[in-house]
Formats: sequence, C-alpha cells, structure tokens
Amino acid sequence: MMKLYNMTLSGHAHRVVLALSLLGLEAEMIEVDVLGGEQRSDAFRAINPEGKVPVLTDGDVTIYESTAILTYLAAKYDDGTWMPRDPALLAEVQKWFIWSANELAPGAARARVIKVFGAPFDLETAQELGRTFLKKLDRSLDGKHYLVGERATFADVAIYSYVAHAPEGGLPLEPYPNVQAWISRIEKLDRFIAMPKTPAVAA
Ligand SMILES: N[C@@H](CCC(=O)N[C@@H](CS)C(=O)NCC(=O)O)C(=O)O
Repeated sequence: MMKLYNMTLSGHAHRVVLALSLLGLEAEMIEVDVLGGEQRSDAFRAINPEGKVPVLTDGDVTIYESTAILTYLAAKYDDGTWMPRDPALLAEVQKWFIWSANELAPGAARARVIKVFGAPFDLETAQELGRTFLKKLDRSLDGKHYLVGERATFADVAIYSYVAHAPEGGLPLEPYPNVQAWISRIEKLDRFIAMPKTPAVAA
C-alpha cells in the first residue's frame, strides 16, 4: 500500500490527501510531527533529504514536492480525468503548479503559517503577495467553473487548499466572489475531503 508522510494541517500535504481521495486511492497515513521538528531527524531525511512533508512512497518509488506527487499519481492512476491529456490543457495545469509554488506559497500559505503557527516571517509582505494572487485567481475564474478546461483538474487541487484556508492568515475571501464560488464548487466534488480549519493562535 502507498504511504503518505503527512501533516494534517499542511496545505501542501492536503493537496495529496485530496488527490488520493478524488482518485479513489488508499494510502497509509503517517503523521510527521513537523511542529516538533521530526522532519529534520536523520530517519526522516533518509526519506526526504529536503526535510519536508508531504512525501509519498509507492513500492520502491519515493516522491516529494506536492505537485510532483500529483503528477506521479495522475500518470500512474488517472485516465486523463484529473490531468488532461490535451497538450495545451496539460501545460495550463503545469502553469498553476508553478504559481502554487512561486506565488501561493510565499503569499497566502505563508501568512497562514505566521498567524497560525507563529513562523518568523513578515506578515505584511506575505499578505500583500496573498492579495495579489487572490486578485489574479478571481480574474482567472471570471466566467469559468474551474481553472483549466471545463472540469476540475489537479490544477484546482493544487490551488484549493491554501486559498480555502487564506482567512486563517488574515486574508478574508469576501472581496473575491469568483474564488468563493469556485471553493464551494470544489467542496461539492464527489469524494472531496477537507483540511481541518485552525484558529489563529499567534500574532
Ligand atoms: N514545495 C514543497 C513545500 C512543502 C512544505 O513547505 N512543507 C512544510 C509543511 S507545509 C514542511 O514540511 N515544513 C517543514 C520545514 O520546513 O521544516 C511542496 O510542494 O511539497
């Protein structure tokens, strides 16, 4: 059986939890004590030298980087439903994967990690990047139900988790009606599985 080295409150890890569920796949969940620093242990670095969750193992294969895991799951277990086969649409999915790392991670995701876990980054900078990305996302969703093509894909999965939880980082979603409608659409997908909400405990 596949194994997912997970952190329940990580949006990066939630992408994989959601993708597995949407594909109807099971994996053994191994919760890594990220707040306690377990990801820096020699044992964990032997699995992922980067010292981060999520990590998926499937037989002899070990993959880390959340969007690389989505790519692997789609290539191995999907029939083109979640990762389109059409070259132009596939490139569009990759574009959102890149933005998930370049724009969402240092923005909305970071603002949340500061507010919820007290991570030592600048909140204003992260929130500003977060708002810039949310505006772009709202524009991209104008007149569209999903980010790429006519149905939900792993592009939506990669973007959903940290956008749905942006309010935990002090980024309310009311100014972005297309984003709000898209979030409810994703949450109505068959086999959708949520990431638990966290109260803002720090700064
Ligand atoms: N680019 C990575 C980011 C993963 C990541 O930042 N994981 C965080 C949890 S959200 C982590 O494990 N942090 C532990 C650390 O940096 O010590 C991905 O997409 O998987």
